[in-house]
Amino acid sequence: MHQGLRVTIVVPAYNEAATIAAVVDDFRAHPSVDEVLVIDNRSKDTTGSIARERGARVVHEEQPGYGFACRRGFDEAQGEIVVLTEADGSFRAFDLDKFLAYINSAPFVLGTRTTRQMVQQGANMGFLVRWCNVAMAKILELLWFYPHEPRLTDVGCSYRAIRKDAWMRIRGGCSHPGPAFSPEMICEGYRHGLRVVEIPVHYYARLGGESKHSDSFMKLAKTAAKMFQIIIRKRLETAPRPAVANAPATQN
Ligand SMILES: Nc1nc2c(ncn2[C@@H]2O[C@H](COP(=O)(O)OP(=O)(O)OP(=O)(O)O)[C@@H](O)[C@H]2O)c(=O)[nH]1
Ligand SMILES: [Mg+2]
Repeated sequence: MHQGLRVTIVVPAYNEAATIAAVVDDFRAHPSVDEVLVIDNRSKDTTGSIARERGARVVHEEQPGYGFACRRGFDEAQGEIVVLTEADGSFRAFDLDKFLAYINSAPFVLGTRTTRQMVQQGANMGFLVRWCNVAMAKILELLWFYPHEPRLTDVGCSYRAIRKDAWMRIRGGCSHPGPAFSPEMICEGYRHGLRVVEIPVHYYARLGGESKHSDSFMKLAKTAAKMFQIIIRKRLETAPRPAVANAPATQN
């Protein structure tokens, strides 16, 4: 619970039996967390049963794909604050406090993994991945310079918090099945005039198991191309009228 609002952690998971227990334990132990919701996306291993044993609520999403799993998680979350993270242990619960501190000022708080000083050795955030993310974030900034003047350094960070009511506003435009869902969600935030802020988070090597999106240069290049495409396409779509562009003193 954070200032009277329930907090749900959404964990999309595909074949993460090696790591899911540690992730559920870590987030369940955080005093502000009310619900850990694991979206088991047709895992062929015991991800779902392990998560349930450790006290998570487990929902099975039949449509394969990271984007579908995230969407289902945001929809199913019971909390008024919904925090997305990963099932591989690359993000940690102690960073949650930063998201909760900023969610009072902005309904959509993004993590960034590009602060080099906070990236653990061995994490999948080498020079190329880091600077690809920064470059794409700068393109997004330029495209949305008017009227939002975003300040972003990472388009693919899957540790992020959104207020459930803000999610309900943007969900209609968030439909990408794969990892490009991440920048799509940011673009939808801007299209709807949400206040979006970015905060640095610690980023670790996955605790075990296998990478699904970025274990080879080809996979990375494909993901980057899809992300780039969606950023451009979203800017060209007819924009809904921005509701809030400037920050009032507080927002609940
Ligand atoms: N539900 C669901 N989750 C997925 C799918 N693909 C990946 N994930 C989850 O999404 C998160 C991100 O996938 P990762 O394989 O860690 O991709 P990455 O973070 O780019 O790469 P590494 O962390 O370096 O291995 C993990 O928690 C995965 O379990 C999918 O198709 N469906
Ligand atoms: Mg990962």
